[in-house]
Amino acid sequence: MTAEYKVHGSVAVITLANPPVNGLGLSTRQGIVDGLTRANDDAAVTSIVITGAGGAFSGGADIKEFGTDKSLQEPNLHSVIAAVENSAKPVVAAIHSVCMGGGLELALGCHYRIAAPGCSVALPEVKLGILPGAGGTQRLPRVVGVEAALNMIVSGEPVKSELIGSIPGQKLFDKMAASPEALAAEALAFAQSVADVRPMPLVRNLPCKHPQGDAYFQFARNMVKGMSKNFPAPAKCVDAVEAATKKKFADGLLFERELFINLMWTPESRSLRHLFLAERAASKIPDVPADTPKRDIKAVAVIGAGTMGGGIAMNFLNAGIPVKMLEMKQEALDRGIATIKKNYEAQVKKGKLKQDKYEQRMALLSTTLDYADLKDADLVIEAVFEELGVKEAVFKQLDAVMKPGAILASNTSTLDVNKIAHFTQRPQDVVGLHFFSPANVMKLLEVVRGDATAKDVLATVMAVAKKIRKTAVVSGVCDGFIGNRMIEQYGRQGGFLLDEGCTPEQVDKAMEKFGMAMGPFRMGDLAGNDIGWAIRKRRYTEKPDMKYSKTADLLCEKGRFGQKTGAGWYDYVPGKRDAIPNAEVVKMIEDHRASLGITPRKISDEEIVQRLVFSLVNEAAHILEEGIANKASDIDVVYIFGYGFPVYRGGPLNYANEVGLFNVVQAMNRFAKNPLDDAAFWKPAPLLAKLAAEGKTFN
Ligand code: 3H9
Repeated sequence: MTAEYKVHGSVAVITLANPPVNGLGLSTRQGIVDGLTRANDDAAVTSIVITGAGGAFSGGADIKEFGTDKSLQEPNLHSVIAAVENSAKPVVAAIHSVCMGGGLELALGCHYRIAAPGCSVALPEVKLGILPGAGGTQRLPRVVGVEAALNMIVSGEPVKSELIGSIPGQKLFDKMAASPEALAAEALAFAQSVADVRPMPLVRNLPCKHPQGDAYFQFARNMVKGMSKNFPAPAKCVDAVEAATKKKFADGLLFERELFINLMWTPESRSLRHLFLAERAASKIPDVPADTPKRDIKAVAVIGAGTMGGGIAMNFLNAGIPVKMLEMKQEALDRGIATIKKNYEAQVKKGKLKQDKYEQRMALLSTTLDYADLKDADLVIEAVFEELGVKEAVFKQLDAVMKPGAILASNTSTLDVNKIAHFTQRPQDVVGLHFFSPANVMKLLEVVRGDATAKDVLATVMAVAKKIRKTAVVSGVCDGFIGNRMIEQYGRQGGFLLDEGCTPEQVDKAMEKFGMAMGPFRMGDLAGNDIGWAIRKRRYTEKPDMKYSKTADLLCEKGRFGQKTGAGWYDYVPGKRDAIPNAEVVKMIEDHRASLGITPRKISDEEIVQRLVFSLVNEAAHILEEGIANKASDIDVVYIFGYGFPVYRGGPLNYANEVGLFNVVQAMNRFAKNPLDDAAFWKPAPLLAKLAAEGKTFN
C-alpha cells in the first residue's frame, strides 16, 4: 500500500507515500480508502488529515497508469473523493510543495484545506490533452471564482498557494500554515479544532455563478480558439466550467466525466502523454544508473565566439555558471560579446529580463586569447569550424592545458566524436554536446557518447543539461547522429518531390498543415542551403550509389543559400523572415525536370506528408536497431525539441504508431515502386518490418 496510516491523539493522519510525486495510483487510492475506513471505525479518532510524504502533496493521477487496467480499477479517484466527502468525521487536506491535478481534486473533496506557503497549485491536465476529470472543473470555480478557475484550468499553469490564499473571499484554503515546516503541527491542531463542527462543509454545496454568464463564456471561447487550433482540450475546459455554472453539481460532474473520457482517447492526448513520459525518460541511460557519481561543474569554457559559441555561453550565464570564451583574435571576441549583449538587451527591452539580471549575467562572462587561461574550467565546449583538422588542433591544445578530470566537449553536428576523442590522451573525458541553433533558444541537446566516454562524464553532462534547461538525448556516434541523419533522408524526399512535380511552396504548405513548424525548404533557407550542399558533395564520393535530386545543387550554384544571402528557395526582404516564392526558382525546377524528361504529376498533400514523415520513420528504425538511440521515445524527443515536429503528434515514431506500422510499411512498399524515388531506401528497416508483422508498435 502506498499510503501510510498513523494516529496522533484524536487525529488520524493518512500520508500518501508513492514517490516521486505521490501520484494517485491504484495502491495509493486503495490506501486512502482503507485509512478513511479505519479512522471512521476507530472511536478514539475524531478527525482525519490527508497529506503527502516527501516533496509533494500529490502530483495528481498516476500518469504511468493511464491506458492500463489499473487506472480504471476501483477505487477510482471519483470513488476515493466520494469516500472523503462521505466520511462521518471531518477530513482536512494538509497541502504542501506540489498539489496538482487529481491531487488538487482530492483536496477539493476534503471538508477543509490547510496549505503551506510555496506550494505549486495547478490543474495541469490540459497540458496532457485532457481536462480535470475528478471534479476539478466543478469544484475549483466554487472556491476561487469562475474566471480565476477557468484561467487555471485552460492554462494548466501553477499558482503559488500564498497568492491564492491572499485573494479576498477565496475558499480554497481555510488556513495558510506559517511555513512548510509548521504545516504538520498546524494541520493536527486545525483538525482537532473542527472535530465537532456539524454540518461539515463541502465544496460541492457552494454556489457557482458568473454575473455575465453567456457573454463571459462566449468571450472565453474566443480566447481559447487561437491556442486550441490543434488541441481539442482547451475548448472542452470552457464547456466543463460553463456546466459548473449552469448544471446541478451532480450533472456537471457527469458532464465533466464524459468530456474527460472522450479527450483521453484522442490522438492528441495520447501524444502529449507520450511526450511527457518521453521527455523524462530521455535523461535515463540504460547502463548509467541514477546514482552514478557526477563531476563538479563550476566553471565553463567555450572555444569560439561565433553565433554558436555565443549562444552556448548564454545558456550557462543564464544558469549562473561563469563562462570564459576563447577566440584566436580580439576582434572575433569583441564581435561575439557584442552579439551576446545585443541578445540580452533585446530581452531587457521586451521586459523579459531585468536590467540587474542582465548585468549579473554579463559579469559572469570573461574572455581570453590564450588556451592556458582555460586550465581551471571544469567543462570546455568547442564550437569552432566544422572541419576535422581544425578540431584536431583545438583538442590537442585542450589536452595540453585542461586540468585532469575536466570534461572536453565538441559541438560538432556531423564529425566522428571517436576520432575527436583520440586527438587527446583522455578519450574517456571527451563527449559530443550538439546544441541546436539558436543555441540559447532551442531546447534540444544531443549528447554524443563516444566509444570511450566515461559513465560519470555522461551522468555529469545530463545533469548539466538539466541545469541549463535543455532536454538532452543521448546518441551514439554515426554520421549526423540521430537528428541530422534522419533529416538527410527527409531532405532527399523533398528533392524527389520537386523533380516529380511539386513546388517548394506546395511541399512546405503540406508539411506546415501537418503541423511542422516549417516545411523542409523554408527550413533549408533558415539553416543555410550550403550546409546540405557540402554534405551532398561529400556523399557523392562516399556513397556514389545514393540517389539525390540535383535541384538543390543548382540552387546553391546560383548562390541562393537561404535567409543569410536574402535568397534561397524563396526570396527574403532584409529584416524579415517571410518566405516569398520566386518565379525563377520555380522555372529552374521546371527546366531541370524537363531536362530529365519527367512529366510533372499532381502530388497530393497526403503523399507529400507520408513520404517525408515515413522517411524519418524508416531511418529512425535503422538508428534504433543499430543502438544509436537507446529508445524510440528518444527519437521523438529529438524531433519535437530540435526539428519543430508537432507536439500534438508526439514525434515521428509516435505518429507512426498512431497510423499503424502495418500501414506505414504498406506505404513504403508503394513508394518503392516509384521509379523516380529510391526503392532501396524504402525497403522497411528490419526492426520496422518485424514490428509491423507482429502487430506491435515502437513502444
Ligand atoms: C490527472 O490528475 C487526471 C485527473 O484530473 C482525473 C483522473 C480521473 N504521475 O517533472 P519531473 C514523475 S492527470 C506519475 O522531472 P519536477 C515523472 O514522470 C495528472 N508520475 O520533476 C518523473 O518520474 P521519473 C495531472 C509523475 O520536480 C518524476 O515524477 N498532473 C507524475 O520538475 C519527476 O518529474 C500533472 O499533469 C504523475 N502525475 O516536477 C502533473 N508527475 O523520475 C505533471 C510527475 O521516473 N507533473 N511524475 O522520470 C508535473 O508537472 C511535474 O512532474 C511536477 C514535478 C511539477 C509534479
